[in-house]
Amino acid sequence: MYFEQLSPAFGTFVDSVREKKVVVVGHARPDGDCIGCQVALGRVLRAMGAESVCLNQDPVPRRLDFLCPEEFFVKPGEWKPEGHVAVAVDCADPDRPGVAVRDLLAGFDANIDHHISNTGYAGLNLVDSTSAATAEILAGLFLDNGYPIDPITALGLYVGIATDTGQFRFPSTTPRVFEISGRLLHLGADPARASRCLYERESLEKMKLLEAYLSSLRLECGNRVCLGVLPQDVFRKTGAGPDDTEGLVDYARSIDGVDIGVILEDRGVEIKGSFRAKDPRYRVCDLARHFGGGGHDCAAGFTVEMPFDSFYPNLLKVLLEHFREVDSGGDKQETDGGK
Ligand SMILES: [Mn+2]
Repeated sequence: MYFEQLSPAFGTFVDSVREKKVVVVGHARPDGDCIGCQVALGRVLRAMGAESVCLNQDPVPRRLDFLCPEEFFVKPGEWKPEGHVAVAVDCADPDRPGVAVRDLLAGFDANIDHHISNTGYAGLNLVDSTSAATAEILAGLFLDNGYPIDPITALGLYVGIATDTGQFRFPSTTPRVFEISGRLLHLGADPARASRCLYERESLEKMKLLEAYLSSLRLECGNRVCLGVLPQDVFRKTGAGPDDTEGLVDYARSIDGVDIGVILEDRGVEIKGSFRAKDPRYRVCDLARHFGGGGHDCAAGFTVEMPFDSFYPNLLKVLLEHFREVDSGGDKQETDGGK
């Protein structure tokens, strides 16, 4: 058994919804773990006799559309919640699905998640923060209960695990991650196809955006911070979309000697920023919180209403203070390594 504590309760829950309608809810701006889990749970529930749909406030990103070969996803405006059992996946709290979904549902019957900050908001809370991905939990629950995992379900779970572990690179990558992933490969998940679909279908516009970001990179704070700025007109000039900024900041972090990578989007009235640290001791969530945002130790973000010219010197000051505190071993709590 992978999840001795959770699997029997999951089995009882699935038995109780076999003849029912179930809605599988994911979070706003869904990622690979979220969509992979929704597809996988939706398919397994159908195989077990339930009538399932997946509900998201935002559309499935193009990068992940290969996981959804059939019409499975419904939009808040086109769907009636009456008579549905609601299950949330990869959502730390009931607001994560977004306002449009939250307003539609009275609450959640079950919640399957790996965030340490999960608030236990559902009737049944299947939460394990030692898991690298919600897909790792879900795969374990299916395997423990002997449920049928077809190749698409296996691929969805594999993609959830692969993306949330940064392709098996993050500290959350445990022996269990590889064991469960190995089982998924036996069941038909194809890692080469997954990586082709995920990472080798970029648009030229995204590459132009990357070019703009890379050409803006500069080193700050004694070369420990690498920072790049996307100016206001960059989307018009490159033809890229707002989702195309994903992953850009990793290039700033990847430079030798850099501890924290930063991306700043100058939106005129506001600035959207993201921090990425190489080591959890840099606790970039504290930095983001300083500007009204939040996140994890190695990945965090914020949006602040301020003109760029007054924000930038302020950011550098905060970064320098933060380094002083971290270097002196000034320890605050906070250890949410998950994503
Ligand atoms: Mn996740």
